[in-house]
Amino acid sequence: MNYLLPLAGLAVLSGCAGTKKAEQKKPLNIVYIMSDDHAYQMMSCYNPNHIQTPNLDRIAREGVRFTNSFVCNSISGPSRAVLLTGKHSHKNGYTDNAQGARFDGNQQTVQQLLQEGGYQTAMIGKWHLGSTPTHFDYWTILPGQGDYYNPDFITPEGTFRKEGYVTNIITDMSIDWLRHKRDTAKPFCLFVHHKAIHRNWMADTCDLDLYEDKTFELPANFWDDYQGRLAAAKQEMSIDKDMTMIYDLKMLDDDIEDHYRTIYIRENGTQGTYGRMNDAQKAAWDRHYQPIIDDFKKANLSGKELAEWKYQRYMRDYAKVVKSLDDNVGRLLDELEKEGLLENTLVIYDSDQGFYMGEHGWFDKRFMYEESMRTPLIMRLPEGFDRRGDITQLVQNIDYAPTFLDLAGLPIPEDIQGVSLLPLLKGENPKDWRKSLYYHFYEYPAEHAVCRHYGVRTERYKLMHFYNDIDSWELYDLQADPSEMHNLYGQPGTEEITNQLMDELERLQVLYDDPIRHTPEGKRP
Ligand code: SGN
Ligand code: CA
Repeated sequence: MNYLLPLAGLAVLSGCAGTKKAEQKKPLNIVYIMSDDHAYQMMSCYNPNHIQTPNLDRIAREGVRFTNSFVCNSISGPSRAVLLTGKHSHKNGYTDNAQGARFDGNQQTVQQLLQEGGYQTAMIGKWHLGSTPTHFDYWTILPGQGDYYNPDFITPEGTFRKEGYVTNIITDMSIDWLRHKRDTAKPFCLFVHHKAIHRNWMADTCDLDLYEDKTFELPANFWDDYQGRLAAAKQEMSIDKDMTMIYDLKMLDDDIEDHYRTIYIRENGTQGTYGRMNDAQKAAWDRHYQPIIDDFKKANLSGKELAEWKYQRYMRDYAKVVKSLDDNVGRLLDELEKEGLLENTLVIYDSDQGFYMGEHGWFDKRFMYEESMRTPLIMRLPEGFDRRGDITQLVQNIDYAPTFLDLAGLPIPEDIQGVSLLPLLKGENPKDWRKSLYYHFYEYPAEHAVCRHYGVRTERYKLMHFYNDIDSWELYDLQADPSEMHNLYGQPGTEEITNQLMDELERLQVLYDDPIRHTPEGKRP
């Protein structure tokens, strides 16, 4: 193995002026920060109306913001498998988070190719792929979903519990690896995978009091009736109907019912997300939530008032968890800057998928609808990449692996299904850039009851097919109906666009070699 051979970034910088020759030899590093369930609606660089995220905004300001970034299967494990392979779920074999699912770490992965090309690879935080990480020089992962408070970590040396709040700890570990554990003679690719902002949205004790005076604007379609959308009507992710009083909303009280009570408190041998806190953490928590519980009991809310109260509580808790994430991203950026690493490091921030912040009345993700198919994607670019502002091309999480390899100056294997984003980061405008994206969601029957579906999204339209125990098509004109409230499938006048999208769907299913395919007979208008 010769890590000096590919000399990462040389291809990119080779056209620079002679005075910069010494710097040009510096290989480029990658710091990839992935959060969990971060809705772009809750990042001020995408939506300034809800909350401020100054450190995340700094990444976008000093680099680029992708305005059309999507996942191909909106759920954690599958999204992580796509990241590591650059392949759609049916190709990397990890289609859903089902109990016992294990990612096959013996297949080709980006960390393996980077490692073989002389990079050091490190994975810190949420892994959620069942199997043990492969091809990382260093790894410390949360078991499964991990915990917000006093989380356990699995390492090659065994499992240990670390006192504190998970986002701080993952950042501390990342900084510690950068400072003390890596070989400074080699370029590196560090994956920092946060648990935040996953359900049940537990804030750090120091952030509990934030946003309590803020009233979040209810999305216009909060009271969606799902007319004309069979799968949307079947789902179980409604803030009104499915959000739980104790586990999700922290209203721990003997008089309040919640079938999830035991995963919040210590009972039946489980530790519970609240039950595992130490006395000081619990005291801070109770100090904050007890008056809210008392007020809630007095108010005796029901119907729409209760649902809207739940929405406000959800938004506040979620916003507090984002605050800590934003602070910690700032800490990591400061560290890179202090160590002189920013100039030769690509810093990426995204989420494993998008999330509903009350749109359609929902929390969670899974659907191919915009809020969950989209994911925030911002990048701070190393020296030599002058592109700034918005990148509007359609990009997808299959593109990360080839981008990393391209940045490292390594070849991109033919079987990788994504394409390198490097031309876009260099300010090029490739004429043949993709005009459509493929999506396939499999996790059903399962929690939240979102039916299996696949579909195609173009710049303007979306065609989806829900299958398995239903057979239901949906068509949206995203320009006229960005909230996807009016299913146009089968409407007079949509025959031509439906046929075009069916052709495109079939083309993508063949291109990506998906064995579950749309059979067109009888389905065309
Ligand atoms: C858990 C959550 C779900 C969530 C999935 C998947 N339930 O099962 O609400 O959709 O994770 O999330 S909980 O009761 O355990 O909180 S994912 O981001 O990991 O895919
Ligand atoms: Ca997730």
